[in-house]
Amino acid sequence: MKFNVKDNCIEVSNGSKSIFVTIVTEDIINISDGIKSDFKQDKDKIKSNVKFEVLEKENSIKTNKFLIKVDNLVVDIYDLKNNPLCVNYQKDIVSKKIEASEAAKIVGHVVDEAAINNENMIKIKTSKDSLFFGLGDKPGFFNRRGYEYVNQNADVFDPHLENMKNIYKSVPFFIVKEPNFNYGIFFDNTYKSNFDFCYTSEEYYFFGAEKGSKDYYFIFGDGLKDVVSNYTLLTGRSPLPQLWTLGYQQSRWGYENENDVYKLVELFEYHKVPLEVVYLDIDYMEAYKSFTISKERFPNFKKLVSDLKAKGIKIVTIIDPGVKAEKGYYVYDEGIENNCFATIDGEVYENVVWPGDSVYPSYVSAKVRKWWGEKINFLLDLGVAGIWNDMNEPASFKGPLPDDVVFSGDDKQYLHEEVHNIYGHYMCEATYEGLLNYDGKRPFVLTRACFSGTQKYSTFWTGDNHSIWAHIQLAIPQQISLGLSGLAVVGTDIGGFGSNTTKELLCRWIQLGIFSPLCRNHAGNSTRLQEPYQFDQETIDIYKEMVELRYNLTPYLYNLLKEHEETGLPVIRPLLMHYENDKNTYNMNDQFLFGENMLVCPVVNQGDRNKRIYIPEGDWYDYFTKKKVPNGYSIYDAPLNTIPMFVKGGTIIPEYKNVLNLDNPEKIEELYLNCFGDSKCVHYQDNATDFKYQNNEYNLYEFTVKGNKLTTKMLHNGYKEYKSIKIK
Ligand code: MIG
Repeated sequence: MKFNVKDNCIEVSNGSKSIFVTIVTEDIINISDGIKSDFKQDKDKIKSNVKFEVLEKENSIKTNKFLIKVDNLVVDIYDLKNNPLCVNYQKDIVSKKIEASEAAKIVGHVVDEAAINNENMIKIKTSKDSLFFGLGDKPGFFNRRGYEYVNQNADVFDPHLENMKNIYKSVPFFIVKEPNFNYGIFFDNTYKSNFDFCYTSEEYYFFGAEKGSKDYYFIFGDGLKDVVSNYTLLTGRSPLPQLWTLGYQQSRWGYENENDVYKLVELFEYHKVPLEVVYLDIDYMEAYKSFTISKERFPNFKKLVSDLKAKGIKIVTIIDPGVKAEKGYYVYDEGIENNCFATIDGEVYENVVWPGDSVYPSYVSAKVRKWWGEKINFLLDLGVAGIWNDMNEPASFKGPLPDDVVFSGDDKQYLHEEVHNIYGHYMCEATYEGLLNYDGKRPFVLTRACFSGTQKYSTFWTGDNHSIWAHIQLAIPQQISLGLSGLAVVGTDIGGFGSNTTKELLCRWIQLGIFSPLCRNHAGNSTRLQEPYQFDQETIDIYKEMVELRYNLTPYLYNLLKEHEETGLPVIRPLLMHYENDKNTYNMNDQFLFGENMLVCPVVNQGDRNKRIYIPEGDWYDYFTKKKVPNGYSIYDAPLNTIPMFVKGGTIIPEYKNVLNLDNPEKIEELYLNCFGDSKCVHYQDNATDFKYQNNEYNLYEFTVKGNKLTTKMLHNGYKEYKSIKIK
């Protein structure tokens, strides 16, 4: 075995084959077969000067944390005491799965046998007690042990349930929690990939892809937190959003004309439910053509936007990637002229989406991204505040795009099979850059499809859920999983998208939805109307109270988003992130932490008027009554108008009072400190609009409350301070 060291990369070769081990940071090791792809995480961006030693005789590399053994070009990672951490499973695999698949075929299921005994799969030993987390939006419980998955972005119409292997998003990152240590694996491969978390065997898990390279990162961390932090160090974190994006958002596929929108705003005003953003779905366009507006249904679009703007309400418009194949339509003509669209056999490739025959922009090209970004100016000039990217798996109505559709880069061509999973990612990059270049404000992009790293550009929603209790239940583990996968700024369609909601489901969903960074009610076009006033006064009252609570909690949420930007930690967290030694938290899918110190226990069963809650160690208080609650399990009262939520002793929740619109952050001058005992917090404030905070224009307050006495220390002073800070 030959070792060849270049900077922090060690090439290990047996004469005919090589493997590359890169010491990215002291916690992150990259293992690669050296096959290049243009879509790989750029490990050179992280400057590493971690010391390591090559022990040639032992065929090993030693860092200050790990012993990396490379016998026979198989890379196994041990700790310095020689305890295995991430070690390949070398026994022959006798797959139970093959037997199972015979039975499955008989009953007509399609079985993906690609992963079975495939030499491209990387099989790692694991213990009987290991847990698996992450992998993006896969439906089901957040502990993935016992399931197998596929990464292949797909527009899935059927109700998302735990038997589904893939839906819209591909995030090839997962966390393994062994009894005494945690680590993550980021499989840096954009092709369709497979993951098996002790579905086939209890002795190992595996991951891999038939195509592309074998390239993955071993990401260590003392706790789950550190693993997520290290993963997002590698793939990026969401920058702070504009404040208004945290307000209440109303959407529906079915606001068909200007009048619908004016009426909607009027009804929200009439019922005094705060409203920050209205979404326009595909009906605002002319024949579903991106970057057009229907003259018939939205004749005075600009006036509509400015009338709403005068009330502090923003408009966000949907954009679909599929461009109608129609000569004379400017987007199509420009794209054809500049070779912006995917091709097959040298001809522009067509499939069918909403506009009918449509073509697909090749966002893997920087030139195309720039063009697309500039197209957005059409909407921004009219005053649109953000862009909602849909259908970017990419979706197609006339069968899937063939693997060999060609997407041209700037000087290279790629096949669909390589870039399918990153199509949405690059569409979001194009959109983000377009918005940023327009006015320098923090871009608001919302996307359905994505890949690892899209968090740098976009907010996410979980796609077409249904108005069913199974999906309010799913909302908790799904958002937890997204957060553990680096996607912190997320939300579900409040009330449910498909199917008809009920009064009770809507009330319970808003109680959960106010804790999502994206708080948006959205519904499908043929379903029952589900704006808060579509039921009775009780519904309006419950809904309104929740939305007001959301506004009150905005400064706390904004702090959490700042924390995400700095550490990569999510907003919605599983309890086990902060209580790793408490086994009761390992599979807790029906309550979550909103930041470290707030515990939310939504009711997610029809008819329930109480909730079985679990309070982990420490002193915890009911948010509303401030009464101390017992640790462990108990049954807590939860009538329809109540969301059980708790705060840990010693916490200050920074809040607003009577701030029911966030359009003008500079005008918000009062802060209220909701204290739970003698308490302390660090509070972040900036103009919540642009990127000046990156040039020191922000404040960092340290509040200490003892008895009724508040002490404020400015840790950083670079922005206009609040006029008044009061204990609530
Ligand atoms: O094929 O634009 O997930 O939010 O309302 C359906 C219409 C297309 C799917 C999105 C949904 C949106 C809908 N879209």
